Amino acid sequence: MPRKLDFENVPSLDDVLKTNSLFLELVLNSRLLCGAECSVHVDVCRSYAWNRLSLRCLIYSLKFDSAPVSASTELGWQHYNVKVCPTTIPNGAINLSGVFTPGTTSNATCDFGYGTISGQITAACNAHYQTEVSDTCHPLIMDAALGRPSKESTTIMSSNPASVAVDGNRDTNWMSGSCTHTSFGDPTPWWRVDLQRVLYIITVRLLNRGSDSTGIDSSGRLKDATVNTGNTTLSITTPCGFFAGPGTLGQLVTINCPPYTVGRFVKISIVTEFLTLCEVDVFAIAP
Ligand SMILES: [Ca+2]
Repeated sequence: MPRKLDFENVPSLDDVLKTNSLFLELVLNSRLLCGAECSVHVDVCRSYAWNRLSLRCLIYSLKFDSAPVSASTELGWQHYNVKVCPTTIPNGAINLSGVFTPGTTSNATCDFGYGTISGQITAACNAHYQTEVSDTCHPLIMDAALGRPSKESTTIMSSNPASVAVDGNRDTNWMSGSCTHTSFGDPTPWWRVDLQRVLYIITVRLLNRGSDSTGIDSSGRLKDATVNTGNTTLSITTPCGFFAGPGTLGQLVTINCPPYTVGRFVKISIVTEFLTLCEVDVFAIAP
């Protein structure tokens, strides 16, 4: 059975839109029958017009623009849009191709630069034509790690300390001095950053070492990397994610933490060889 649609009267419409979106034309004895025909074509119909003099019923695939248009004064026409819930949410959009009518639910996506703590948003159209959302699109702090205090288990060269992984320089050439590198004989290399406040950690990105002017490809060293978070240096044990690798030259590895991951510190650990990181980005949401 087709879903029953509700309609709202609109005073006029754009004749260009009428021409471009006409889906079906019929002759029907009443305006209600014309609306019922729109409901039959629920996946297409977004508006209809019915003429009380000629009894013409026109079904359109776009909704009417209610801006006054002088050409719409033709005698006898009545114009109706399918009544829907708002299809935008604050700082986000609903992923729905069909019509957003009461009882309909849809996933939604936050705009670039925004994110959710729960990891997803469901939007529902209620009986009052209001859009209800299960979560909020919060502003993402996209530079949560930039310039923050950092530390690593060992450092191979004092010219490339832990801090160059959060220096904002995304050069992946080791010789540029923008990549960290743990030292020889380190059995459990790690690197960590102190965000200096407890945040919801949404995403951690690792920028891997790229083509070096030394001619050496060391990109495969980034493998079996564990990303954890925690509130103190002694308890960085909350799992965010894992990158099996091996990494490729200059690869930007994106690790999305589970919903509700909280922490002040972010730590990256591997179990073999050297840990080399050219930049670490932390996307976070303030509590
Ligand atoms: Ca860097």
